[in-house]
Amino acid sequence: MTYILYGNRRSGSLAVEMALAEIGADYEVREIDLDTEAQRNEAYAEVNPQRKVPALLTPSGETLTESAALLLTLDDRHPEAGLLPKGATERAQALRWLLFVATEIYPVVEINDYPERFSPTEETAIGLRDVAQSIWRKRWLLVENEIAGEPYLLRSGFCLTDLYIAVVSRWAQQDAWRPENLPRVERLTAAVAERPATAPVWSRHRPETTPNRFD
Ligand SMILES: N[C@@H](CCC(=O)N[C@@H](CS)C(=O)NCC(=O)O)C(=O)O
Repeated sequence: MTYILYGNRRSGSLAVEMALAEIGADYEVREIDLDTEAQRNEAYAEVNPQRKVPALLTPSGETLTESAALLLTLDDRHPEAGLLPKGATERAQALRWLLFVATEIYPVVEINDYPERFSPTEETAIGLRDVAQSIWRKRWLLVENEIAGEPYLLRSGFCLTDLYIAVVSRWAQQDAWRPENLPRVERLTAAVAERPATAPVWSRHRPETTPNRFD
């Protein structure tokens, strides 16, 4: 039996796909093209009523959503893959920053990418994107200061939060700002991109070479 991952290039599904690759699980990717708003289709709403990616169908037939929950579920079901550290102290930090990125940063990308959803007029939508990008930068600086390992978040080494940081940090059109301001995030991302299990997945998504969708 196989996992089925609904996702799109450079999207949050990349983190989940890399976790599946780390585990060595069998999986199939079903593309939901965000450029053509395929997430709005009725057929996909049956998979995820919120009409967002990623969604994961498990080998036992459950449909799961929410990227952070998917990563934690994969750790739970494949503990041998070591996606989270064993030590309670390190594990707490991995969860802390996973949830920080999931709840404090990931939602800001919706405001950046779809400001019209949050704004009464087109004019205010443009200003809203600028505000979202400024909040984005401030919150990433908090993550940058917490990266304690070399190159990963934790001194104990790689964990699933690194996958999440690598993927989410590529968004919101911050390619010019990131290298100087988030050097640890950049080193962590380069390391994730080169891991034996994740490198083929990363290069298929090519998050660093794709033009930003909403420019
Ligand atoms: N809380 C959700 C957010 C998912 C999300 O916003 N996904 C984006 C792609 S990275 C999406 O599907 N956007 C399309 C849309 O909002 O219409 C999660 O963590 O899985």
